[in-house]
Amino acid sequence: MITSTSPVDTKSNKFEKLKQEKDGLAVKHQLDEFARIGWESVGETDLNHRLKWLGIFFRPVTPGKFMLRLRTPNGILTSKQMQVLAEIVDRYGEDGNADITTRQNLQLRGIRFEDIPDIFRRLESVNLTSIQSGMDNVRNITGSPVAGISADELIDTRELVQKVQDMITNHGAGNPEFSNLPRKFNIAIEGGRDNSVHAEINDVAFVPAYKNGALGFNVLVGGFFSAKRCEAAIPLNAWVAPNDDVVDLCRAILEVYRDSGLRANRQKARLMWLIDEWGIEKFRAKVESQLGRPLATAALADEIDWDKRDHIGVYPQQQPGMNYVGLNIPVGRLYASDMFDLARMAAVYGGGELRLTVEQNVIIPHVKDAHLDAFLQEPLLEKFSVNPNPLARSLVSCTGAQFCNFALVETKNRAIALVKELEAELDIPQSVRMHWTGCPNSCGQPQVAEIGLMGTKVRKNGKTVEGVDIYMGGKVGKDAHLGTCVTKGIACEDLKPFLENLLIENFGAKKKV
Ligand code: SRM
Ligand code: SF4
Repeated sequence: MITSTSPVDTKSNKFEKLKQEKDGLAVKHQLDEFARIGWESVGETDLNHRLKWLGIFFRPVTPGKFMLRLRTPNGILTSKQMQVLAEIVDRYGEDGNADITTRQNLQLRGIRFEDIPDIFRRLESVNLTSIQSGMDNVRNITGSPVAGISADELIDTRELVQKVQDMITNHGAGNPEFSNLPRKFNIAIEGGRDNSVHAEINDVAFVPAYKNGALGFNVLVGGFFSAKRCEAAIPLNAWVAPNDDVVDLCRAILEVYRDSGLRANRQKARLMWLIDEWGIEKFRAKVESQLGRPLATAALADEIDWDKRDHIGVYPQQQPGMNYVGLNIPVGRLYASDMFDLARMAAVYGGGELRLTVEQNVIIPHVKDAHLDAFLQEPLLEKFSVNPNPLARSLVSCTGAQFCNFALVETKNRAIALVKELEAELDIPQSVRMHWTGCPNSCGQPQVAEIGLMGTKVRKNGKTVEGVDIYMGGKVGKDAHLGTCVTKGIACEDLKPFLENLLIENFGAKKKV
């Protein structure tokens, strides 16, 4: 096991050195002291890096107003949890909000440093944690957003996702066994036929598959996006039953990655680079030996045979007389009043539960037939529609320049404004999946979109201005594959006519008369 004292290859990499000097999780025990002395007095490495092991992100764009990234396994929250989160951000007035992320998760904004110990106590009181949600840790584990409620479900992913998180985080207490990985690590567990989690872009993904008549998972490994390279996951040639074998396999893969993953060059530290170096057969053999038992070979085919659903609208559940309702949250941005309303609506009309999606939307499950009409009259649905316009419906955006110091462009606000203008001028026959990302790190996943927009800087009339590279061809669901860059360097001020043409030529849009 690599701990903060183990010798690891630290050459030319400040992150390996800082982990070696002090484990990221160690700041957990310094929080009260940090809150007392104030963020300005916290050492640079703790402030900018180690606090991310607790999900606390110093934002150079808004110094003193921190971001807190939670863990919401399988994207599930209770009304009570949402209410507590609303109370936390409400305190910060205009600075306070929450973003639903592309990993089915929530990030709170505007957080004042001195409040963090109290916020952590409040999170703990409702069984929420932000532990190990940033830096070289396993990120929020995604699962089918309609697990346990979809009439067409194959495997209910909820308990499995929770068990994997508990193994990795030691039930939320923090786990030094997995706090020093070579780099970030993404895990997804799909339980339906539509690949709702984007299995192909995760370091490890489980997709439903029958083997000898038994339902379990085929396993994919090595998917990732980075500024340098993007790869879809490849088959491990392994099948596991939908039980603790999933947890054991995640552990074995993480141990192999932790102990043998490349560390010297951070650009080459994601799992796929190790698989490249070893070859998939050697990687599989190493995982098997770590697991201590043979892996079953993969089933011949998986069960991903649908297009991806967006879950916006009203859908009958597997439970008779019950419905789940998907609300479109424009680019995932929530304010305290929205969160209070969502918590209340889930409690009053539903079963006191909310779900988040990787498309940055919200699902409220367990709405009885008899309560649907009243639910659909709620004023919040004017803002968060159950029947949005075709571009707004599938719009996804990363954080961008408003809060992220990597950003080359403003994203969320621009994305919403542009979609409104396009919808005002065009009749668009079907939803078009547009994903914005503010820089090549690809947090907004432009490679999975029908039209992806990646922030860049462009020279125009002798000046440097905000622009985008355009990606197209991303396919999700069955036969998912990544889109590629088709046009480089469109200045944002020229984007509207460019996108209008693209929508007319490729997606059947027509100018309104
Ligand atoms: Fe990301 C770094 C936001 C999903 C690839 N990502 C960052 C940081 C932490 C940079 C920073 O410190 O400012 C961003 C925080 C900005 C902020 O204030 O919000 C950030 N990433 C996000 C979120 C919030 C985008 C969103 O608006 O939804 C997503 C949070 C997910 C979560 O809940 O944990 C988010 N990031 C992703 C994804 C998508 C995914 O996981 O499906 C990717 C591509 C997939 C992948 O990782 O393989 C992604 N983020 C990155 C990278 C490039 C990683 C690499 O291997 O090079 C970075 C940069 C890094 O880690 O050095 C990064
Ligand atoms: Fe920030 Fe770039 Fe990620 Fe957007 S893609 S959140 S700009 S790091």
